[in-house]
Amino acid sequence: MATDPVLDSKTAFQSEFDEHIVRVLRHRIGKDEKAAKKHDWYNASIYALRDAIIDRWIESTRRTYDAGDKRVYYLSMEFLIGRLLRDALSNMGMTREMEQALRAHGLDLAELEELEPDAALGNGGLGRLAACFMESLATLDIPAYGYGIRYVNGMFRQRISDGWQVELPETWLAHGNPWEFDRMECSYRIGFGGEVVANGDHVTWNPAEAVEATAVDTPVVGWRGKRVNTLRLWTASPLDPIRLDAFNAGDHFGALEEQVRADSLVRVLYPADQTPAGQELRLRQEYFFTAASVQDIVRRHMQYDGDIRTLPEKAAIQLNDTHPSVAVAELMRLFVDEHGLEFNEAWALCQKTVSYTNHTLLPEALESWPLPLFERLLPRHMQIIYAINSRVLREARKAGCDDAQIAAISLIDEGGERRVRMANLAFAGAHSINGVAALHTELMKETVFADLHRLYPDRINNKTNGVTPRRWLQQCNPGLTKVIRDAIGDEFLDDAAKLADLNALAGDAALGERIAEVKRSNKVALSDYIKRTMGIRLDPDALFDVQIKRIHEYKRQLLNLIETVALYDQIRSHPERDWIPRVKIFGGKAAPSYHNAKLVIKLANDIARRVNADPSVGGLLKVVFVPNYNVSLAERIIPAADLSEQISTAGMEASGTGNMKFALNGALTIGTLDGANVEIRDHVGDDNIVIFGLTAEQVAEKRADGYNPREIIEGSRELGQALCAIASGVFSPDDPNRYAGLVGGIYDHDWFMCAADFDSYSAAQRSVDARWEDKTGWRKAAIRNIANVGWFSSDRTIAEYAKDIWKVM
Ligand code: GL9
Repeated sequence: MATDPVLDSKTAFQSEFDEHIVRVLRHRIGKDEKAAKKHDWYNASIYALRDAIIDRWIESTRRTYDAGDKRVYYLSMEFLIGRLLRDALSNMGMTREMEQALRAHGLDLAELEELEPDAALGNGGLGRLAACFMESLATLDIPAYGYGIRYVNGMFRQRISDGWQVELPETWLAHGNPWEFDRMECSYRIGFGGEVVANGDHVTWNPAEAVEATAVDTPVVGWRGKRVNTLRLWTASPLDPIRLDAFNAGDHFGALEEQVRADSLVRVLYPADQTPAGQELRLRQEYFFTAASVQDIVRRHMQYDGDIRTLPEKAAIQLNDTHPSVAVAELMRLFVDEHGLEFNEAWALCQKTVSYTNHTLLPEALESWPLPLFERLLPRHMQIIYAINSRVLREARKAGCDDAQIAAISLIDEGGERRVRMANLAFAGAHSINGVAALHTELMKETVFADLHRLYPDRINNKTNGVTPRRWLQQCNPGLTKVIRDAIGDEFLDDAAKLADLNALAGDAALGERIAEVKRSNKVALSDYIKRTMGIRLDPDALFDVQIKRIHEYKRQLLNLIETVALYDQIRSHPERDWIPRVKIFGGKAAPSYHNAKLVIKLANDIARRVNADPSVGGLLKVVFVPNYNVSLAERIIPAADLSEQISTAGMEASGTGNMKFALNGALTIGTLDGANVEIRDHVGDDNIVIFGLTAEQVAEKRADGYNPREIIEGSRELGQALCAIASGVFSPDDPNRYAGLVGGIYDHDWFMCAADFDSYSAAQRSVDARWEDKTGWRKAAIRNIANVGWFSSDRTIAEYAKDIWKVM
């Protein structure tokens, strides 16, 4: 059900809009009302809505040009935008209008919405953050472009086959994409390889090969349709689509080689979660989209301003992680080689224009490229990086750095095979380097960037992540939105901080009751979906305990599963106790080459099969692994959650953003003091969140002092029994050894400290049970969560970037 929480004002034009859709159906789709299929109506609806959006889009663009405003450029390898129809309708205030127009033809908007494929151009949090940021930029009326790649197959589709993850290609473009605008005229030639020729002071790069990058634009509508910005994604085509001589000579495939080479650049999003793919194609993708974006930015600036030296006054380039780091070298190349600036002046301009966000401290995720590969693909950029490096190292020497510090600061990793360090390049070339939560930013200063931070102490700053409350409250949870509006009025729709007005009503039993009713109906809807798609029947009155996110060892789905097994044991040994009925919901994709993550998926499914079929637990425990977790599924699951699992090993989750979405929808968090959980606790208060486990500091200490998991396991009967059950094949009778290695890892090193945190986690879970029995207390805590996480709106985050980094507010 998609009723817009905001009263639409334009119902007077309803019949006009209805006529518009029919006209579109006839003239753009080529069908009349009789012949039109659901899909035709779906397309016609989007085209008709698009027409309204286009007017705002053109108007926004004109306004920026006329005022000569500075623009923000958000460069990101990933934009996990999901579906757009509901979002665009809601932000345009046209939901009701659309509903009524469609109803006149016997059509249901909610049903048409389900036809839209998810634009899954991202892996997880980093890509979804980029999508929330785009929406907030438009909402705050900041002129901005998102720049990325138009992947033909985005994130893979996950099928669960006999409990195992199987990856299938996602064909989201199979039926076309009505949101896109091809900009054939906007294209750039992107070169690779070749040689660099110096002629006196002038340097020319003659690439050996090239592809054409062409823009495909998608409008991004802000809340209340004030501004429409552009998401510009690049697609690749060959300069020479077919070699006719070869074709005519009979080499039909060889003649099309260039086409295939270009296609392969934009084919897949690397599903490597936080590990560099380590492949040439990935570096090619990074340079391809970064160079096209930087060239587009400079072209726009020169066209309207004419002076390259004023670029930093008109453009702020934000690098979303290191994937577009090569922008630093590309911008320098344009300044020096194309615009004839002297190196020092170019460097100052570059630093003023560029800023960089770091999203993870995991060492395996810090991108670096083998120097020979980099040099072969981008010979001119390699020279520029050497020049930057000698400048940075000179500054380091002057500041008194010793050899070890110099080695850490260098853009080139000299230990072993020489590699180009993309994070150091981004750090050097930017005036601002930000982390994504307070704890993460502090750890950046102490760990990966310690030496660079000592050298440039005023660059690192924090910008705690946020999520857009339009998608993650209003659109995904219209029921809750309605209850909040009835309770505190509409101000929170424009300023999420106003949710705090709910604090005064936290003890209001009637409000607690209404929120609980909405939660229950969301749980019924999710249960229906799970029954329909998986055949599992759930009790909507049970506690819905949810962990949905990428599968990664540091996120510790395994800790949750071990606790699930322990609970299963307990229920069977003590059937006489008053157990709280629980539904454990899991969802998430594993990187295809990540063995242990895939094994965790299989374990969740093995446990689910056994537990769900065991009559002795009498429905007190159900386990569900929902396949193909994506943005649309998150929109279904989060509003139905009672408990949000945010249980990463402290110090390892940079921020998390799912944690914010759950709290905003009235779920309580069970979590470690990691990432943004720390700040969520500060906002909702200690009593309204369940914190357990080691702190980041304690984790670091334990690792340094020699941690002995075996000893801990021997001291915890519950943990020992659960591990033993898993390792001995209780859940995998068909292959009793399946989990021996996984469990062995916990005994031997337990890098992620599942054993160390188990008892504390298990106790926290039982305290959740006790809280759940106190219905009034639980409801109060849920209200406190909703009321106090308005700060985690991406509007607040973007306003901070705008003021502190981009200087556009
Ligand atoms: C991530 C962090 O791991 C998250 O903690 C953080 O919330 C997001 C957004 O800042 O960035 N960094 C990262 O590489 N990913 C993140 O989610 N991974 C994916 O997006 C898959």
